Amino acid sequence: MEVVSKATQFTHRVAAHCKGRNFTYGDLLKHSSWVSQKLLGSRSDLNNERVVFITPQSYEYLPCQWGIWRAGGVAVPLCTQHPPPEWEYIIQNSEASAVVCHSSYYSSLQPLCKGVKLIPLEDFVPGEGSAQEVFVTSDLERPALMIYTSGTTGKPKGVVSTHRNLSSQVKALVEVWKWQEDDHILEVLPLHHVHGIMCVLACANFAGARVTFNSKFDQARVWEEFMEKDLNMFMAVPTIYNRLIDEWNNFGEDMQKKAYQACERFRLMVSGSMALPEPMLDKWHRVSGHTLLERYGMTECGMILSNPYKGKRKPGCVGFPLPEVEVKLDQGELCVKGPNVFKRYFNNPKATEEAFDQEGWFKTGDIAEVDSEGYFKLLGRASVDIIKTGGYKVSALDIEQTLLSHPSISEVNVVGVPDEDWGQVIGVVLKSNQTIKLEDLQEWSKQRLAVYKVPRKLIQLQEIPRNQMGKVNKKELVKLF
Ligand code: MLC
Ligand code: AMP
Repeated sequence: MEVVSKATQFTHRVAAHCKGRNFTYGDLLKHSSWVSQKLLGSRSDLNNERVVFITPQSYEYLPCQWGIWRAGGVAVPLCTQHPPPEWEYIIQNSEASAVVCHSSYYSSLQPLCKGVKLIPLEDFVPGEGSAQEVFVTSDLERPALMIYTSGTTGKPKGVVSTHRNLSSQVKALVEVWKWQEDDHILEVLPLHHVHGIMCVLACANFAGARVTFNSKFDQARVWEEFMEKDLNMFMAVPTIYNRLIDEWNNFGEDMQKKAYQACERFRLMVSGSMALPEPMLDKWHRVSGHTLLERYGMTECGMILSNPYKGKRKPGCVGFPLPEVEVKLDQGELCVKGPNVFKRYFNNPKATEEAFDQEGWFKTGDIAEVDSEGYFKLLGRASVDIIKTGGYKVSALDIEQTLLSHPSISEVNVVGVPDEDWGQVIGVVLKSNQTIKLEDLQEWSKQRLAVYKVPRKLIQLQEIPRNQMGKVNKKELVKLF
């Protein structure tokens, strides 16, 4: 990725602030060189081998990601909140040759890494390490990143993006959102999805800007950082803005004023990954003076549509296509073409073929319309089996498969139940001969599923209603909640 070679132009600039320490781009080059040497040993190129990696939401993430790229590998980030079975699935499905982990994850990962090299690392120290010659492949068609995403057909798929895909995604955002080297962004998002990886980290790195890592999201901490640091950029999902509004509501008048003044220093605040409800847009405006810039993206494409940086940000709309991104509506379904669009699902030619139409347009599964001024507006998803909760995309079928392994469950339907805070929450309709308590089901699920896939609502029925064709109508099931 170009971020690595670009960094040689501004080695003295601060790339990251983390746990009270500053790391320069020079540090990042040294530390990523350490990771790449560990991965390469006596070899000179990993030749597109997949390397899974996991660190806390901290500076250490960056040297791992860059180190994998510098060794010629494909970076496969893991979610820090996933339970071991989800990690194991990704390690195996990606056919990873190595796993790089922060030492805090070592003992949990060791039993999952049978036959896979496990490389632990400690916190890096500014100034330590030696710079090696920067090796980054010049072949932009080589794969660079693989993010696991849920689809309508069960288990998550690895989305393979090339160096060219990533470059084009980053350059478009740097241009339209006017990223500069003096920018300073607070990173609170999970780093196994494009929102955090591309919109926050990659754009900041490309511009030579600074990222402050705030570990896991915590609303009180974020407000403190807003007030104490010279931040000027923030990006988050609506659930996070909602939490910040709640926190602000609990402030006294003085603190509210201070918070507002802190927000005045920002030049951009962005919302995405799920629909931003209009009342939240208005509330955030009252709290911060900012009209959030809402944009729309997807793991397979990076960002696709964005409201303007300058000009009217229309409530309920996601704006216009980004530079070099082509879009069309096919019977309402938004389809995308361009250098940003991923190459394939890993080891899954069937899913890859089904994802594109005959003219090579990627079918997003999102239904949209365009208004008279050219603004796109999202109307929903084509499939009820795709759920967005707290900005995470979840497959109903994936959860159903797991729940069916519960000894008391013989038939189960998972649906997205509308929720003000999370967008949707996981609702479960069970046909069960035994009574299962929601708390017990949650406890059981937490061992096997990511926290955001855990059922939040439960309805038990003697018979699941079906239509004349014998099919379950999930839209009707949602109404039962
Ligand atoms: C957690 N909880 C949930 C939940 N997730 N409840 C309902 N639905 C969910 N989805 C519960 C937990 O069980 C716990 O309950 C409590 O909430 C706190 O849990 P947590 O793990 O501490 O959650 P929290 O940190 O509060 O998480 C909220 C969040 C997080 C909004 C910070 O969900 C998040 O980071 N979302 C961002 C996801 C993201 O980046 N998506 C981008 C995908 S890329 P209890 O009872 O135990 O307290 C993409 C493309 C694009 O979409 O366009 O960007
Ligand atoms: P993911 O597959 O996790 O990358 O999530 C991509 C999906 O998130 C898209 O297909 C949309 O359904 C949804 N999404 C992203 N941004 C927005 C937005 N601004 N409004 C509504 N939905 C969005």
